[in-house]
Amino acid sequence: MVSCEEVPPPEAYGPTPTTRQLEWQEMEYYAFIHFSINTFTDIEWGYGDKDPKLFNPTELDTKQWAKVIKEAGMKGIILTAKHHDGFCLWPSKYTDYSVKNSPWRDGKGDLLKELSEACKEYGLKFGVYLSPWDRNHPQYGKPEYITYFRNQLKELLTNYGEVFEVWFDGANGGSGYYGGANETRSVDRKTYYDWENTYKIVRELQPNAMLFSDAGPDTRWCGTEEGWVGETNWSTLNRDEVWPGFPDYHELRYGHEDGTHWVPAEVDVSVRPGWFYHRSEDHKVKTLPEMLDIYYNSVGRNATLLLNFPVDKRGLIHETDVNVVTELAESLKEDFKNNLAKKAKIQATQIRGGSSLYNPEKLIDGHKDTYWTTDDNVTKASVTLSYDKSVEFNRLLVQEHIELGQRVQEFSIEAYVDSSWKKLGDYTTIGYKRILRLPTVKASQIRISINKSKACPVLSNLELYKAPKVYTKPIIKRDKQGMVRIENADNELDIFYTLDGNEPDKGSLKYNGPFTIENKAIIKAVSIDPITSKRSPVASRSFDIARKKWNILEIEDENALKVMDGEENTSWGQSANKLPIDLKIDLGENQKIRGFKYLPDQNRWSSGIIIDYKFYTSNDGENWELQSVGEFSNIKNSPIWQTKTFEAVNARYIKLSALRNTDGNFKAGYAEINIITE
Ligand code: FUL
Repeated sequence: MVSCEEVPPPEAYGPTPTTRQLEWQEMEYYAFIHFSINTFTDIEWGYGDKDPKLFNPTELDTKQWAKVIKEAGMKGIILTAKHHDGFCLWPSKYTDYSVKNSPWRDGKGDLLKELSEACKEYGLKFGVYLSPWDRNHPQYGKPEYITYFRNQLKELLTNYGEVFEVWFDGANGGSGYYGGANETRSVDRKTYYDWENTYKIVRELQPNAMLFSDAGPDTRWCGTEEGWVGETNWSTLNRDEVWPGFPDYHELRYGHEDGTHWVPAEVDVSVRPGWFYHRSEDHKVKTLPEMLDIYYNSVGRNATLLLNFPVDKRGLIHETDVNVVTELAESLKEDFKNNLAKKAKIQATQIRGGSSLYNPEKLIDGHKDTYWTTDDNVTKASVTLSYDKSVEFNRLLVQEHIELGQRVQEFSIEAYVDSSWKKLGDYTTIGYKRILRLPTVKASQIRISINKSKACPVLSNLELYKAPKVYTKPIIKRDKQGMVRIENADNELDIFYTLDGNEPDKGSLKYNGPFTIENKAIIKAVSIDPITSKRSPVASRSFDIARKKWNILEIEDENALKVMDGEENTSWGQSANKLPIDLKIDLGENQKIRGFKYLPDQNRWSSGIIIDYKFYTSNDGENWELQSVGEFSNIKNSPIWQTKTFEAVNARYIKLSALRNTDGNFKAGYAEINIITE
């Protein structure tokens, strides 16, 4: 071994992060809060014309937000100080369109103050979202508005202590109230804000704050709002080619491999479909398996995760949202409980200058500033973890020492199982952190091979875990043909099911793939670990006769079959120049019908939610008998399955007539239609 001084570290390769970026990257997971007049008007994008008096949370408690967020393992909170509607959550000196003209705290409230103080109390960082687009402001689109925008920015950056991130949204320009002008205004997104000088204000007032926009300059949008970034994710970007509102935003999912600047991705996603609270989404809060996917597809792919809570009308984070983030936190704690890499003997094919300063033990020494690296001319190398006794694992976490740039382009993982090497997968980028979810493997050696790197690889950390399985209820679905599919959150668990209403267990039917049931059935299913016998809660679904013979009458559009495909997330709609709009279905044979079920469109921008209806049956498809008339009460707030029953009747045809929808227009939309037979 040569002494350390004689072997200098590798030189940085390409762009590298600033201290500000490094500190932010290590936060990994933090919260977004969307809250404004929109919360009270039940919309996503306010037009800017609503009375500030509508802003009236009755139980607002920023400490509840901070507590939930802190306990969920998140490190900060970014609040929509002003969304596109221009309403300010702080009493800005420069507008009356703010909390000071609302009934909340008698017009004396300052939400930014309350939240920044709660953050301090709970040891969280505090950040602000200030929408560049302002649909309320009379001068939006003119140079005067820029002065206004900057004045507001200054207020936010001087009055509330340290700010860790300033969020500038790319959505910009369009229709609005604009002080009563009620018109459409567009701006040149590249030049209007003179971003360079706007950014200077932030640098001056909050030198540690990260600047977020589609184009950075410090962190970039990840190009989706669904909770994922590309598997290949470069923290480098040709920053000068990108601007807020940039049309080729798909590129932001991957970054630019040879990008000129360090602009890492941030994954912003809401715990519900919308960014703002809608009671109608209370049943659509993401599930634990979905949240785990989001975590692994963001933090696990070299990005940070900005998870949004749509604070509700009370001014609280809703109980359902609290539950799922708590479950996620517990689940992640279990996943990363016992780092098996620490117990391994670790070897590398090459060590820089043969120096102990860069040996592979640095990967498991728990110090983020030490690293394993190779000679400059080596761009292919591997490290191997060896065990006297085989270990079981299914997660591998690896980190590059990004202070010296992001280098690795291709790598692979192999495991030594039953006396031979088995490849577990080929991968691309690593960056700050890459976490792989692998099948559970029992091996005595694990090899990580860097197969292509821009310069010698510099890895700071390697961890190996055996995460527990995910024991959520299986999902049971049946399609039009009667084909039943049962899905598991963890495909290493077995699924058992019953068709007779009994509780399923290991002795029940084992699910080996889709099967057909055309008759009425109650299916109950459970996931069970084949080794430990640990089980999930039981899922139960009842189905009526399969819709195999069903046909939609008088409609050519093939998509209409989505109303009977058994998939609640697909939908179809029709529109006309007046209501009622009918949907007529031939059941293919006579049935004794005693009711029907309707599920409205479940999409985020759903339309045609029927509220007043008539339901008819017929024996010839021409002469119709009314069986039920009424309303789907509260369907706007709660667009879940609607069930209506009536005296049983023999019929071959059914007709659902939409008399009125929740938007007051002439559309009728459907996710699913079904009947209830005797
Ligand atoms: C988008 C906005 O238009 C949404 O309303 C939301 O604020 C989201 C985070 O960014 O671009």
